[in-house]
Amino acid sequence: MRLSRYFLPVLKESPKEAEIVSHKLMLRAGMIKQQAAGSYSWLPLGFKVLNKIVKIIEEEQNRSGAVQLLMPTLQSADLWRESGRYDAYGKEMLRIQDRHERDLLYGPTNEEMITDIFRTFVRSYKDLPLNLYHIQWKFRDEVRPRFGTMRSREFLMKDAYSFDLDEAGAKRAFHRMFVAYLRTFYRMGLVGIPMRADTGPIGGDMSYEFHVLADTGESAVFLDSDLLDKPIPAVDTDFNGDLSPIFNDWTSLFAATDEMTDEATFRASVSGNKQMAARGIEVGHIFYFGTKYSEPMGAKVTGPDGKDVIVHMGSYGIGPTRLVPAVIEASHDDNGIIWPVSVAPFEAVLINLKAGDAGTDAACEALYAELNAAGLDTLYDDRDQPAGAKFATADLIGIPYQLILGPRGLKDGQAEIKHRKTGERETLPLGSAVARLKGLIEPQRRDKV
Ligand code: P5A
Repeated sequence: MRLSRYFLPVLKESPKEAEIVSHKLMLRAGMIKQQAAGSYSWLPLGFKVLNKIVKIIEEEQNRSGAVQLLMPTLQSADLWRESGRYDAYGKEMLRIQDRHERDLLYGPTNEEMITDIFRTFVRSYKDLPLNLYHIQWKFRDEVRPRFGTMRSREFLMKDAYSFDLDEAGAKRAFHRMFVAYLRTFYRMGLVGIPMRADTGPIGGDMSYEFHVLADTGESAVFLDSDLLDKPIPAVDTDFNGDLSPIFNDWTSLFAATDEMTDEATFRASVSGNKQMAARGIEVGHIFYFGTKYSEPMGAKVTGPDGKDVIVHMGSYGIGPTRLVPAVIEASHDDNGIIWPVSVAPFEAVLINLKAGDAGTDAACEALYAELNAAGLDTLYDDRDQPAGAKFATADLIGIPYQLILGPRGLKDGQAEIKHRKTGERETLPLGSAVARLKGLIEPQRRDKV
């Protein structure tokens, strides 16, 4: 992508309305624009990061056996009256009437709708287990939308729903999703720590939230520090094996939100040198709630003995529009964002230090073609701007590697590579620059665990 033809409205000044660093940087880097309280447009750079995050989520969901579909944002109130949640959900739910004065709502979640799809089509235990997911916008009229897309009113959610014949089957589905989540966050360069959590308006008696630790996190969490460097489980492509040992291994270490524990229990449960009281950003939340929706809504199958069985369900959420700021909270410095390669909007930025100089332009064009041919996702800063402004923009928007070329280097046949994360610089022959970048970038793509 040529920067001269891109749409990147960066801001020089730090926006006053932003309280936390990720919100400031998303505004300054031209990633989002606020449209109303808790409502944001995703500008091209932000949208590119969001899509990379969504793709990782889809890959790990598909690998775990979940099947993607798409449900609408508007739902009929009648469906929610069946489960009893239409009145119970309260003011967070945006209620709408159509021209026929029929009650609708903008979905804050989809347990009812997916249960309706299930009961329409699924008849036999032979069709189980089944896990269906979608990635769709949600609306929650939060009391306090804040921190940009971290807690917004309109936000994107990946929500998956599992259906099983009994509790044991539902637990297997839960374990599969648990492992998929560990892998998903790892692939984004994050440590997503599972914590015992409160089930809130979704219900049920078992849930785990996945948290990214950050000082600005909204939740107080208590954990065993051994959780920070546990190896991420590799699994066969279809997640076929018994995953309960992995689940038991991770959950045997203490980790809970402050709603679920207190300091006294935490002391008593974790040895002093491993105790960590921290703040966390909730990036995912998984629930087992048995027959809470299937029972009132009549979601049942014929069992092996010919009798009807009410199915056991769980639901599994991830917030892609919250993950973007979560990655930034975990990875930035005074100059701007530092994207992990796997979610970076571009993997490399080519900086032409003297746009308009025929020799430099030609050499940069050749490098740009070579970068594209090597399969590196590259932004080419071809603008007629001072070098300092280009360096500042490249640092601010957080591209992992900068490839820098000007007339002086060109005379000696040399280019420079700057590593965004470490600040390290290397000078190398023009002819070997692209191969070197490829060697640096490819191992960091984390397309496998
Ligand atoms: C699980 C999937 C549910 O809604 N039903 C379907 C269950 N869970 S949840 O915890 O309420 O939300 C799941 C994830 O969505 C993200 N999220 C948000 N992101 C941005 N702004 C918000 N206001 C917001 N609310 C929830 C979180 O990542 C949460 O874990």
